[in-house]
Amino acid sequence: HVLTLDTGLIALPGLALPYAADLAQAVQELVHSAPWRHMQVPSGHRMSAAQSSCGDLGWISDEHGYRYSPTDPQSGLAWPAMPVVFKDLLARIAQESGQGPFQPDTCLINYYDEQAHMSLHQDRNERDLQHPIVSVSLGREALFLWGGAKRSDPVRTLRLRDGDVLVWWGPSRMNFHGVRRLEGPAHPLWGSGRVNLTFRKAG
Ligand code: MD5
Ligand code: FE
Repeated sequence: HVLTLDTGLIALPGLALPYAADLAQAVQELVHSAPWRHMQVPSGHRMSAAQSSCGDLGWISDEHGYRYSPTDPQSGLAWPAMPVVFKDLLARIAQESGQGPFQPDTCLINYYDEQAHMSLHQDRNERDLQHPIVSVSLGREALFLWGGAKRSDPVRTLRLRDGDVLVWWGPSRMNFHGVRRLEGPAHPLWGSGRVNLTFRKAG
């Protein structure tokens, strides 16, 4: 079922659950080619969430800032192709949400362990901010922070569970958001961690 959480934000609870085993295998294969890494941010710190990417572009960060790159700076090679199960899941999300078809050229894969979080931020490195963003949560539950268009706007907390899908567009696309911490029991496939797949058209 589809829950409308705000103008430009819908949730599809558990929609990715039937894909769990195939997604886990696909992520394991992806990180064989483009291993998890803790990227450096311009302040010099490293992110606590580990990341990888697939598709034509990948999101990267270093001492110069945030951007998308057609190659993995760690290998100098193109990012791995988007796995078939990612595309199948996106087609299902498009069908269920009515917001597709999505034309992502990148999927950022975030890995959170017990210590990881993501501070409040906006996603603004994409060339055209009109395209929707699709987020798929896998593994342990997370307390997701969801604010408004200004950093100072009130922040709500949303519990993201295994298999939950969110689609953001229009007025919600530029909202400040973050991940406070993981909660709840370990997961049979992902152990004490959480993975988030974020599909975007960035180029
Ligand atoms: C996560 N990742 O759970 C989140 C899911 C990131 C990131 O935030 O940048 O890697 S994406 C959540 C999202 C996307 C676009 C807009 C909004 C939230 N929002 O307006 O709240 O790892
Ligand atoms: Fe974000």
